[in-house]
Amino acid sequence: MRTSPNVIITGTPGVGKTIHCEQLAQETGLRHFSINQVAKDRGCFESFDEELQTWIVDEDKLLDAIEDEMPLGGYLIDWHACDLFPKSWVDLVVVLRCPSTDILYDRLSARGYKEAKLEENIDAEIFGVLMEEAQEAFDEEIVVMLNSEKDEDVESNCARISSWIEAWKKSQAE
Ligand code: DAT
Repeated sequence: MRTSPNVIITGTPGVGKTIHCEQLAQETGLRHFSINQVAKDRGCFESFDEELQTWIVDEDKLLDAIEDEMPLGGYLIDWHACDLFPKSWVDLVVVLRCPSTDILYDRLSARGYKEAKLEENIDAEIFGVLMEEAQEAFDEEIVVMLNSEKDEDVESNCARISSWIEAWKKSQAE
């Protein structure tokens, strides 16, 4: 049984997963688990998509690489997908949203994303692809959606997630 929860922080690229995970790691002591970094470090990339300029992760390899650690709990899982993780490993799924596509566009162009990659990500945000994926993959009571447009949103979202983590730990200890 876990004594610390696993929290997935997901959403379209540029929505603020990293900034939230970094702040939450400091506030809660949970470990920031950037799946991009883990996949890189542990050789879980399958191929490179030239059009989208993105590495494709071999999900089976990735799950094999993390199956001894992640179920133990205490991770903030930072990834733009969530339905690959077994339900039994996951305690909360936070889907970050940026409804103002102008803001998202600026963040992604600042990263130097090319037009095809920009468009694909903006469309994914408009259509709520990640929210739908999370709702289909997990029970509705563990999926929450939070806006991430302004600095104040990061503060209030992190405060809310930190309180949830504390409450979860207390309820497990009872
Ligand atoms: P992700 O990890 O989802 O790709 P990120 O955390 O790297 O996104 O954020 C991308 C950029 O946008 C980065 O410069 C921080 C900024 N940003 C994200 N969320 C924000 C917010 N709510 N308020 C202000 N800036 C934000």
